[in-house]
This record gives sequence, C-alpha cells and structure tokens, in this order.
Amino acid sequence: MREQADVRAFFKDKRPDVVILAAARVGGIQANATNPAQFIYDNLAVQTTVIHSAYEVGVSQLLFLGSSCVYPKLAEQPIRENALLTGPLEGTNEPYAIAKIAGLKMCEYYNAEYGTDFRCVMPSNLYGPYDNFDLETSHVLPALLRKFHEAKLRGSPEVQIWGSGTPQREFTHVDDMADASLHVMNLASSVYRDVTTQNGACHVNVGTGEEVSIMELAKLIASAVGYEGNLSFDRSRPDGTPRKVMDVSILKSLGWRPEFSLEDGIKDTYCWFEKFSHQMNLELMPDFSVRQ
Ligand code: GFB
Repeated sequence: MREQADVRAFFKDKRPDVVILAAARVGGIQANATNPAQFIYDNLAVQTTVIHSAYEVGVSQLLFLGSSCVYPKLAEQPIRENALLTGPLEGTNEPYAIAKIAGLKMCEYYNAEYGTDFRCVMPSNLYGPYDNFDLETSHVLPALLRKFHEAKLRGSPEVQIWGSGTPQREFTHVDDMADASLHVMNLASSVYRDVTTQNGACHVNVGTGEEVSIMELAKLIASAVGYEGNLSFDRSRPDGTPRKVMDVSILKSLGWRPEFSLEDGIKDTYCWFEKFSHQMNLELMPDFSVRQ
C-alpha cells in the first residue's frame, strides 16, 4: 500500500464506492519511540497514496482513521476536536501523530478543493481480538493480558509493568470502533459537514470518554485472567503522555454509544486470546521475575 503505482492500478481496476482507511504502521510506545523513521514514512506513504487514488477514481466516500495521539501532550482534558495543532505533541509518538495529522488535513483539503466526502475519526487507544501481543511492539492492554496470562501459567510471583503506572488512558473495544466508523459513514454528508465545522474541526473523536490509570488497568486485567501475584514497575520504560481522554460529545450528539464496558471488553479479548494464543506461536516470554 506504500507503492503508488500498485495502489493506483488497484483503484482503477476495482473502482470501490467506499474506502475505510484503517491500514497503518501502528505500535505501542516502545515501537513508536524506537522506529520514528518507519512510522512517519510508512504512514505518510500509505495514506497519501490511498487518499489520492480514491480521489482520482471518484470514490463516493472515504473514512480515515487517525489516533488520539494527534492532540497536544498537555491539551485540556477531556480533549475536544478543536484542540488539534494548539500545542506541542508527545515525543514518544510524534512521528505517528504528524503522519496522522497530515492525513486528516489531506482529507479536509481534498473536500475543500475537489468536493470529496472524505471523513475522519480519531480513535482512543483500541484493543480487542486479533490484536498484536508481541511484548515489545504492542500496546499496553494486549501486553498486560499476555504477561498476566503467562505469569499465571508459570506461577510467577510478580508481573512487571512499564513506567510508573500513573498515566491515564481511554480504551475502546475494536468492535465499538468498527460500529462507530459505520455510524459516521452513514451520516448524511450535510450532517457530518455541519457538525464538524460548527466545532472547528474536520473530524470526530471516537471513544468511551472514560479513562483509567495503567495501575487500575493492570488490576482489571489481573482479575480477568485470575492472576493473584504482585506488580513491579520498570521505570526505565517511558510513561508517555500523562492523559489523553477525549471529549466524545459530538459523536454522542450524533446518536452513537459504545457497547463494551472496559471490564467486559477485557474479558472478551482474554477469551479470544486463550483460544488462539497457541496458534500465534508466541514463545513464552523469558521469565525475569523468578529469583535465581
Ligand atoms: O499503549 P502504550 O504502549 O502507548 O502505553 P500509548 C500506554 C502506557 O502503558 C504507557 C504503559 O505509560 C506505558 O509505559 N505500559 C505499562 C505499557 N506496561 C506496558 C507494557 O507492558 N507494554 C506497553 N506497550 N505499555 C500509543 C501510541 O501511545 O497510543 C500509538 O504509541 C497510538 O502510536 C496509541 O497513538 C493510541 O498509549 O502511550
């Protein structure tokens, strides 16, 4: 999807009516901080190519998925859509954020100049089945699910959490994200255009509007997994942005509500992980917690 000629040929051949652009190079805080060049290049290449090809073949609607990390590190919380570009970004995911801001703005400018109907949603941290469970590149929720699961299997006395455990995060189940995406796509174009411009934005936040600390999240996951050991904190790992809960009142005013509570969403994800983890050939992580 980074190869412009391939993407243009695909669009000319298939001529899709609607495009939902969720493809991206994504990862947790460690992956973003370690691979800034890959994150900015791959995401700019994919989205620029797909958005332009969609315009060239006259796709009637496109939905671009951004990320809540596009907002300033210290934006007023909960974060409203019009906080975009009002302050410096969080360093650990700046490359990804800049790429996503470029994609969001590209949709806005194509709509203005070419009259396209390219819509944008800003998801909170997402989780759910089919997530990435690699302990170095994944996001916090799948990483902790796997850590607690494997610690329970081994009878390990403790599980190590990155950072201080104090940052707050908003988590939306991937099925809720998919449902919200269709909800936004099914709005009349005049409704979408009016409600976003009235709020000084060209996009809509998608989330639960609720935040938990990483420590609270770890306890929820340990309880869902049935792990009763202790937590330790690896402060050599970054905390990232302190908070990024979003204001989801625009989406609520458009009639959408999430189905999953965080507790139910974690149980749903763990149920999937238990069923399929053996197929993901995840070699058991080295057990640093056992005292020699
Ligand atoms: O989910 P996460 O990797 O990314 O980390 P961000 C969230 C918080 O969880 C950080 C802590 O404070 C981590 O230090 N954490 C604790 C852990 N234990 C772990 C662990 O075992 N693994 C991981 N990964 N974190 C992402 C961006 O930022 O937000 C993405 O990097 C995207 O690009 C996403 O924007 C929405 O939430 O900090």
